[in-house]
Amino acid sequence: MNPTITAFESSPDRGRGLARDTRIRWALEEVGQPYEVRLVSFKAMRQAAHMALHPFGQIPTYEEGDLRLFESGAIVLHLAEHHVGLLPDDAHARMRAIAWMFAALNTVEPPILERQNAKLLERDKPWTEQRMPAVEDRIRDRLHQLSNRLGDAAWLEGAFSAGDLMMVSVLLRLKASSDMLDEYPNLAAYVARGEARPAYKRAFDAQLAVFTGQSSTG
Ligand code: GTB
Repeated sequence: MNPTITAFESSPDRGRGLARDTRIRWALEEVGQPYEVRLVSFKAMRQAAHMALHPFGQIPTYEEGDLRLFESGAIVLHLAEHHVGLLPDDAHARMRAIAWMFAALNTVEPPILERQNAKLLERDKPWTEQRMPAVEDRIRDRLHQLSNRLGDAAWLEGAFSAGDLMMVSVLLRLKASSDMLDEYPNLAAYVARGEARPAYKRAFDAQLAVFTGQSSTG
């Protein structure tokens, strides 16, 4: 039986691939694992059946046999651990790829989300405009450091890994709402390389199909 993930029945991003089911779809596509999608409404996300799966009433979730998972990082790690293609075999290289997953989620994504929240939730507050340069500088600090580390390499640690999948996913969120990424051409090219992967394209198309009403499964 194929695993089942949850996704927004009606994504606020209107199919732009910014909700976190996209990264799960991408990982599933990279490893060639077919999957089912259960679409959930905002109301259903707060009801007992979904809250039993996700303690914070969010998407994505992942069900596979007796296993129930939430948190996109945990789900991608699970997929990467149990399939070939997203983590290297060498133990140290494997841990470094996992470290990049954590870096994406714990170090790079937070300042990007801070800006997103300021723009979406606090835009009418008198202090938002004054605060924005500092918020954006915190993002630039991370982009600058990441850009230096990536250098001319195609991926963060040798071959494409779950670390790149997560980092590109996080940077795509920034790309959707700002030109900041273009200040770092190697990062812009890195994200473009991720988007050009056939598995990413299939994942993107599958989530877009939910919005356009064409299909709901991957
Ligand atoms: N840390 C968790 C993870 O990585 O899985 C975060 C999960 C999360 O934030 N889920 C969001 C959610 O369910 C959807 S992805 N939100 C509903 C709620 O909390 O009630 C975040 C998201 C939402 C919308 C857009 N957008 O419209 O562009 C982009 C990203």
